[in-house]
Amino acid sequence: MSGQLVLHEYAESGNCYKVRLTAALLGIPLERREYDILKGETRTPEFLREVNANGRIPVLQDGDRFIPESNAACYYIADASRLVPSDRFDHADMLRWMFWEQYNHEPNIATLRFWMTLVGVDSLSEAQRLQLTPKREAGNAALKLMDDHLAGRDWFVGEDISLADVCLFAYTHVAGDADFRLNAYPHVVEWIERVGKQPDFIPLDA
Ligand SMILES: N[C@@H](CCC(=O)N[C@@H](CS)C(=O)NCC(=O)O)C(=O)O
Repeated sequence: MSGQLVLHEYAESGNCYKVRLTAALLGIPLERREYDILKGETRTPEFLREVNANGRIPVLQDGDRFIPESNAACYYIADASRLVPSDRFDHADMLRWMFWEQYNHEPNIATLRFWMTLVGVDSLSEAQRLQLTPKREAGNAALKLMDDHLAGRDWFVGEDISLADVCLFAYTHVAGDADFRLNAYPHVVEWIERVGKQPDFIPLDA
């Protein structure tokens, strides 16, 4: 990393929080730049041209280079740190959980949280309404898979916390915002407490 890192973000977003949490756990300072996604501030011609042509945050900036995609940004910060296993299999397994988070977890749990807490159920389109039940079922399936995996183990990969835990923690610990009943997943609840006890942990609203 070449210098001061800048996080282009919307603070309420779990995707942005996971980048802040990664940096905090490793004692790496981040400068924060806030955009109101509800007002389309990541869709302006300037943002699309200069920060992310995909029109989304988080984006991590290092000098004059920009890294969109939350899990890629976490990886950039944490590469070669204690949050990235050196064992080749564990390293790939960590990436497996990070890809799984983006495909099976975030599109269901994070999207429902966004719709229910920030957009408001009454303001959803018909197409979004039709997605409420399938996303809830898929979100619960993701939580069940996590709960089964965590039975008898403390962390997703190996014997210690890794980026897999950080990236999955971001939206799991606030799944209750979208009316997911976390108490139905006791191993997940214990794991959430474990992550929260990490030295230098920061909460989402810090
Ligand atoms: N896969 C991306 C998802 C990014 C994303 O969906 N960001 C949302 C907020 S969490 C956003 O920028 N929404 C504003 C928009 O789409 O205009 C990541 O992990 O960074």
